Amino acid sequence: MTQQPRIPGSPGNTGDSGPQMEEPTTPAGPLPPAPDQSGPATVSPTGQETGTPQEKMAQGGEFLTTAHGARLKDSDHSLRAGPRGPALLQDHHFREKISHFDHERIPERVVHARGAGAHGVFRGYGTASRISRAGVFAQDKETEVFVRFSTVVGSRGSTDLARDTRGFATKFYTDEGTWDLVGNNIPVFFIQDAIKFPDVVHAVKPHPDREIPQAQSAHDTFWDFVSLHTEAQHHTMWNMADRGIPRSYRMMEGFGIHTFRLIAEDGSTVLVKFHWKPKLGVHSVTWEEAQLISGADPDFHRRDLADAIEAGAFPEWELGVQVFEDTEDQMFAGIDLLDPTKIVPEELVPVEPVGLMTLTKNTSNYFAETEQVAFNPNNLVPGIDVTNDPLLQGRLFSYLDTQITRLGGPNWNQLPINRPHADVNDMLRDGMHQTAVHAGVAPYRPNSLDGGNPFETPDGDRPFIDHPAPVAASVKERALPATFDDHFSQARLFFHSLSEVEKEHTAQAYTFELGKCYEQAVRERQLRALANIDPALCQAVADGLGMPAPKPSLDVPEVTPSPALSQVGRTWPLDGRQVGILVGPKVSTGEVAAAVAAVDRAGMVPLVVAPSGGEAATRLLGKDLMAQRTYLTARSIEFDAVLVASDTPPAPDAANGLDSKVGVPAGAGTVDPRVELLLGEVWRQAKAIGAFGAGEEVLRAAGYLDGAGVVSGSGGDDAVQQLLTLMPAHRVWERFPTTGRLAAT
Ligand code: HDE
Repeated sequence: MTQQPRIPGSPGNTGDSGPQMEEPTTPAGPLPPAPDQSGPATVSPTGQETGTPQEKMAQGGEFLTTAHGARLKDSDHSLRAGPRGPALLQDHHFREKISHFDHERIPERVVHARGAGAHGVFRGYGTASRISRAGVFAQDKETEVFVRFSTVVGSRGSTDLARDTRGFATKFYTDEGTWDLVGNNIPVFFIQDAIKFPDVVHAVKPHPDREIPQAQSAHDTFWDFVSLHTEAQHHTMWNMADRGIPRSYRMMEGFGIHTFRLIAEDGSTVLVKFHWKPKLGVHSVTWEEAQLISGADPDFHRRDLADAIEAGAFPEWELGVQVFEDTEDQMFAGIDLLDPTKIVPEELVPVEPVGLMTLTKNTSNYFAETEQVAFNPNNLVPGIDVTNDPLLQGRLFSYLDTQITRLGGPNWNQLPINRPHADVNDMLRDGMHQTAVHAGVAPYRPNSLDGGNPFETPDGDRPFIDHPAPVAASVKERALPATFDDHFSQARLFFHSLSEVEKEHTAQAYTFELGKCYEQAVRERQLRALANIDPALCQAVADGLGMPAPKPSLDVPEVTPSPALSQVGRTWPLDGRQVGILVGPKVSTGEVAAAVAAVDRAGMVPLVVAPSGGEAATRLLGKDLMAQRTYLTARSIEFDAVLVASDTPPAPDAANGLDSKVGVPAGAGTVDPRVELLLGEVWRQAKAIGAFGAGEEVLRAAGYLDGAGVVSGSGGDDAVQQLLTLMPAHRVWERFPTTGRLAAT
């Protein structure tokens, strides 16, 4: 059989020839990581370059050993008193192997348990150097980064496509210490004061009695909380909109949410909000897709990120800042900059780009890197400081605290992925899992026994200085400023900024989620909140639930929409997008090869879908073309566009008993029922569809040939060129049905 080239996502690094059929028996050392992979930098626990090659951090030698390096002869049988006798306590290898296995898991994160990480680099543009002394912003300064994207609610093994907020946490290993920008893909948060965090998390996590539902907000406790605690309405609106179901981590914005303070070389300060802008634009899947993905490929986002990096389609984001004067009241245009439930529209204060982040390497070990990475908003560097945002202030306690349990003690900073790339001389000593071997006798200050080391940093040597921001005379109390009281106008601002299609999706999401609640009081209370946000939205959701729509109870001010909040109306690059090419018995291999080449040239991934795989696919397509999917294994969700490249009559396994997706009796119709199903889904998902030759007949038979966003080409290359005119808009927006009920809002 001909050997296929390595394809993205294939496991391990056994080279182009793949693994041998027989179990290898000639002793050889461990294989290196795959070319797209990297591990943490090989610095010491105290941040100093060790010069150790990365592979020396991994397992070594040709032979199986104990954890202490003694070579072993047999790992398949435990030591027993004869072949039929009991196991012996003496069997160290058995006990070590099982005992270590018993302790392989660490507690998952309380929130953001499911994530995916990658290594990369951040390059400063120099544009922020006038407002911050942080070296990371200097022109052309390159800083290594590690990014972890995550969902918030679900457990570690939950689906990527839950309707949820996404974490967007970046660790910048700067020369001046590590800076962690621990943000989300939504610019506002559910609560204004950190003391409410356990409440919102308890409400959205599965119900404590049965521990269901997993990774979802569509249940009573969540809606109970957000309808009672109305400051959550703005964030919830973003979750119900398409932002809650991103197409890819590569296609999400990121936000620092809180207002931070930057300090310039001359000591002057500004307030800023951080934004990550993806080069590929902000895109979402449809709710139908999200549900299909959760069943068909729950690792969808994780796979997409890793495949893109492996294929060299490196994801990029520009970091930008909205800059505000550091005034005494910390307000801008009536918006309290310390209130994390508010945004400042980009139309009022534009986002100024300050640098570019490129993700270039996948992890080589998920546990060591993505699971053990520990972010901490306290990790700040000279020139970047916090403000008094009451949510941020609480986070400054939480992250350091949580790692002590999650990573088993106070030395989690010494885990390879968490090690700073700057010198560490901290006088922190001992504790569980201490891996530094500190020298000297005087981990205290002042001392004379270690020559006075470590010294306090004089101003000229760039110390981190807590900015001496004035604190207004006040009384000690449990209260928030009155400027935090408006809970509805920005939820309205967001909703009014959406296109009609996006508004419809949002109304459907509310209807779905509230429709999953059992308690009438909870639904009714949420409808009251919606009435204050937008009466037409409230009416649409109430109609969907079969309930009367309440009247607004508050006089919420009118708002000016922010067009930047909508995902519709612009065009974007297509790097790493996937195009399904459907083939059948009368396929022209030359034309399919031309289509594959055209997709490839456009920086996208062609996936040929054949009636069946293996030898049959080779007979159909020849040895130069490969079928990556079959009618059995393909599903609409992995394609951003579909090209029908030939006839697609029912394949031999188009029978209910062989593939339950078929849904009709064997041999019925002229088009394979799986192809029909796929085209129907792709049509509803408003993705571009193309055809050439006999493929046009397939589209005619399925009823889509003359529809919006359906193109025909004279051949494979031409058809792809036609698709390329549609795909940059992300969807064929006019294909989404609207009802007109939200058009005027
Ligand atoms: Fe977090 N958050 N958070 N959070 N958060 C955690 O820290 C917490 C908040 C965010 O990929 C935990 O290491 C409190 C806002 C991300 O490892 C924990 C409050 C924002 C991640 C924690 C917030 C975030 C976390 C769980 C209210 C956006 C994942 C494990 C004051 C700006 C980081 C851990 C990763 C993780 C606490 C609110 C983002 C428990 C108390 C607002 C991206 O410490």
